[in-house]
Amino acid sequence: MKAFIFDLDGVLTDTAEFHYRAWKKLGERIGISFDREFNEQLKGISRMESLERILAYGNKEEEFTEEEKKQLAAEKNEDYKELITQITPEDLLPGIPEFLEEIKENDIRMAIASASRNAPVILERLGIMEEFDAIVDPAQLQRGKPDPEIFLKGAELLGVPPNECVGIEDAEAGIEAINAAGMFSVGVGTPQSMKDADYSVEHTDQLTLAGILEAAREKQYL
Ligand code: B16
Ligand code: MG
Repeated sequence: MKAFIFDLDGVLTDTAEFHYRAWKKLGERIGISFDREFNEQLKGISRMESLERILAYGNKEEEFTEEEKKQLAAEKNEDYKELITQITPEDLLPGIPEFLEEIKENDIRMAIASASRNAPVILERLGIMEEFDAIVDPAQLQRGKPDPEIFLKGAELLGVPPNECVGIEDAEAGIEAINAAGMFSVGVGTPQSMKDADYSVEHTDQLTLAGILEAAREKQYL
């Protein structure tokens, strides 16, 4: 394996709670209330698509013009940006600093394939921006996860063929995207939610290079 392509939210750090709080505040303002369980459906999904899902959930899809929707999404993002100023290197998920170090020591290239337009700010705040050889800009893409485009772009930026890449995700839509890209998929989450992953662990501190390479070898990936 020559490259590892990482999702950000839910794999390197947990921003889901901040997304939830910011969407919830917006939801309350426009009369749509939802809980953490519904929020699960927003993981890995782009900002505008998340808004569409919230409006559909509250039966308010028809109440706003495209311009107003952009305004609502911008309002949520302002609150979210305020919340993520709290992020520090302490917010890297357990085991992630060691895992990144292990990959780097083995001369494997690394990229970020996050649907978040705020990814560069978050990587800076986590103090790991310099670890990555490439960061895909989701604003340049045509399609979101589960389309493979974001992972294929990551491989292209690294100059590594997709079949020599590992993709790591916490969202079902993300695993689907990695599989469709023809990469070895690694999931972080419950066995049920990660059932389509080639290999999965429940928690980030169980991620090891040896474990992943062994699983890839078993599946005759290497
Ligand atoms: P933004 P990932 C995704 O990041 C989040 O999981 C998802 O909840 C969020 O809506 C999306 O980024 C867009 O984020 O509003 O910051 O552009 O999991 O792909 O790293
Ligand atoms: Mg994610």
